[in-house]
Amino acid sequence: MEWYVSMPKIELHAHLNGSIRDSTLLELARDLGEKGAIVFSDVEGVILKNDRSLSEVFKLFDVIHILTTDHKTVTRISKEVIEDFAADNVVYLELRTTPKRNDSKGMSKRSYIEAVLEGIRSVNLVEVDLSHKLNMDTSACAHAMNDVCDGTGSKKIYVRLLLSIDRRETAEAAMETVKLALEMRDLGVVGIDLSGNPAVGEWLTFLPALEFARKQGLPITLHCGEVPNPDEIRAMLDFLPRRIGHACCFGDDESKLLKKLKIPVEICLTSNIRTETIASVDVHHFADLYESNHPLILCTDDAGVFSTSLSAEYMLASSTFGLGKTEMFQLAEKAIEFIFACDEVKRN
Ligand code: 6MZ
Repeated sequence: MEWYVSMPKIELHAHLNGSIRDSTLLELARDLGEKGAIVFSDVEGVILKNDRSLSEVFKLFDVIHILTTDHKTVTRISKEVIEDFAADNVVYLELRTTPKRNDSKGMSKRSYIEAVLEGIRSVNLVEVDLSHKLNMDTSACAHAMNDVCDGTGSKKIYVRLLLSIDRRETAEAAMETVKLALEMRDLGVVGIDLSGNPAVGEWLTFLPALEFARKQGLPITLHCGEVPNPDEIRAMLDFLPRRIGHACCFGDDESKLLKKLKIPVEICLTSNIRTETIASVDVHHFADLYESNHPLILCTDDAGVFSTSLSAEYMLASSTFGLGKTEMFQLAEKAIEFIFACDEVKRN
C-alpha cells in the first residue's frame, strides 16, 4: 500500500459530497441532531453502513445533502476533501459537484460553487494550483517546473472543477449549470458531468445544455451504463463525450462501439462492487478494456461513501488482475492524456 500511496496519481472521477470523511459527516449530523433538525441515531446508522445497493446510495446522498446545505459547511468539506486527496499523493484532481440552489439558505448555484472555491483556496497543508496562472512569466514558470521535477519543490496538487448536472434536474437548471461553468472557466472550472440516479430522468432532457456546452468548448463526461439501458448507452456514445464514467452494463454491441470510438472510461472498481453493479471484482470489465488497450483511468467515485482511496483502487486492480508496479505506473501516467485542463498543466 505504501508504494501505491507514494506513486503520483491523477483522479478524474470524484464527487465532492461522496468524498466527505465519515468523522465530518458524523460531526455535522451530531450538530443537527442537537438542534433537533434530525434524529442523530437514525442518521449515524445510515452513514456507517458499509454495503449499499445503488438505490440505497442515492438515499444516502439525500441524507448527506441535508448535512451540507450551508455555505460554511460546503467550504469546510471542500477543503478537507482536497487535503485527503493530496495526502494520498493525488497530484491532479478533477473534483465534480452539482451546483445547488437552496433559497432557505440564501444559496444560488453560483454561491455554492464560490463556497467550494473558497474551501479549495483555504487549503494550506499543500500548495494548490486552482487555475491557469496567466500572470506567471516564462522564466518563473520554468523555474517552478524544475523545482517539481528535481523534487525540491513543495508538495503541490492541481485541482480543477467539473460542474455536474443531476438527472433529477430540469432542462433549464442544466442550462444554468452550463452557463455558470462558462462564466467560471478562469476560476478553475474545466468541464461538465452528467450524473445522478441512473434510474431517474431521461438523458435527452439535458441534450440541449450538453450540446451548448460542447459548442462553447467545454469538455463533457457522462455517467454511462451504470444500469442496463442499451438505447441510452448507444445515444450517449454517439454524442461522443470526451470521457464516460462506469460503462458497467454494456452488451456486446455497446462494447464494440465503445472500443471503436476509443472513448476513455473512468473506472470505479470499489463503487461498482459495493453497489452490486458488477457481481465481483474479478469479472469487472476493467480486464477486458485493459487487455484491449482501451483508454481507461482508475478513479474512486465516492471515497467517503465507499471507504476507499485512489491508492486502494490501484492496489485492488493490481492484485485482482495480476498487474505489476510498472504496469500500474504506466496506467497512472497515461491518465495525463485524458485530463480536461490545458496542455501546460499536462506538461507540468
Ligand atoms: C451516479 C453519482 C454517483 O454533486 O452533491 N453521484 N451519480 N452514480 C454514482 N455512483 C455511485 N455517485 C455520486 O455529489 C453527490 C452527487 O454525485 C452524484 C449524485 O448526483 C450525488 O447526489 P455532489 O457533490
